[in-house]
Amino acid sequence: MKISKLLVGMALGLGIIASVSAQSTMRISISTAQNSHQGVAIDTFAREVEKRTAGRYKIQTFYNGALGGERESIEAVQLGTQELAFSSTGPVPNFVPETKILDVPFLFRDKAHARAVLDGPIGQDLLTKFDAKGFKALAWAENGFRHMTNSKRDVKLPEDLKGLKMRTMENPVHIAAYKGLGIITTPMAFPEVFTALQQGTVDGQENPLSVIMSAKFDQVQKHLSLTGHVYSPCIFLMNKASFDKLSAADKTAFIDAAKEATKANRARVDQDDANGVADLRAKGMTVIENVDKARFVATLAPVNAEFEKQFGKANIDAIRNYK
Ligand code: EAX
Repeated sequence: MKISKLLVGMALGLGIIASVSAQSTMRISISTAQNSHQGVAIDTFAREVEKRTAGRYKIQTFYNGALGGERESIEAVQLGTQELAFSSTGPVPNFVPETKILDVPFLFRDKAHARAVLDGPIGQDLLTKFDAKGFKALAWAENGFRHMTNSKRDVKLPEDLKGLKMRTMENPVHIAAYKGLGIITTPMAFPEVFTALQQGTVDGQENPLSVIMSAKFDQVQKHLSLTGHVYSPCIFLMNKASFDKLSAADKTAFIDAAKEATKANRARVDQDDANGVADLRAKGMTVIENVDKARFVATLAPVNAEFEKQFGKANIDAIRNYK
């Protein structure tokens, strides 16, 4: 009789231990490969969350758009069918219009300037705009400065872009700007881009070196021009309700894990920017490095005048002149 009571007691004890140490699993996705600046971001985030919550939370990571493109993933996070996403801010203005101002071409001097703005009061205030739309924006991260690639010709001047059919992100500011450069724009989710380039559905696309390299676009694109026409942030997004359920300590753990992951992500972008041109040249791409950016800025003047009306010249200048 005593043995059976002992066994029941042990079973109950194990059950309680199991429930107390029960681990919650959450999912996060990216649209690029694991071996990329974005893969580094979510892998670091997953490790840091598990460590900082003593294993209470496990983050399952998905790559290559396995859970859908960036816009789909952001929608899933907003609905709560997916807890987390790491995305470029390409589709974000469709959810949080206040972020559109970040997409204005030639707004940022360099990565140090962009990182300072995002990590400073302007960027941190923008993060608060996500709450009302069902998101907790954990931290800004980085995609990088975007450059033009195509299969037709070298692009040294804005005129060289005229008539090129280019894939763009689903981003209204980019589309307006690229049309201002004479580009025939085709908005498309990232997971479809490689095939579209391979089949010639579009002539080209634009992305940071980190994305061009990790997506192996050198296999389907011949010409790269270092236009650096737009700085593209990334962002850690979490379903607001899922975030609100966390304890205060775990809320801090998730936010600190995202900040730690951004350090690793930005370091990988720096590494890719340092090695990318040589790497892509070695793979057969022709690279135009000394692009006449002043000519691009001059050509975009009419579109920029519209952006100043839309976003407020003072707001654009506050970012442009931020030290
Ligand atoms: O986030 O859609 C894009 O071009 C993005 O830069 C890409 O998905 C990496």
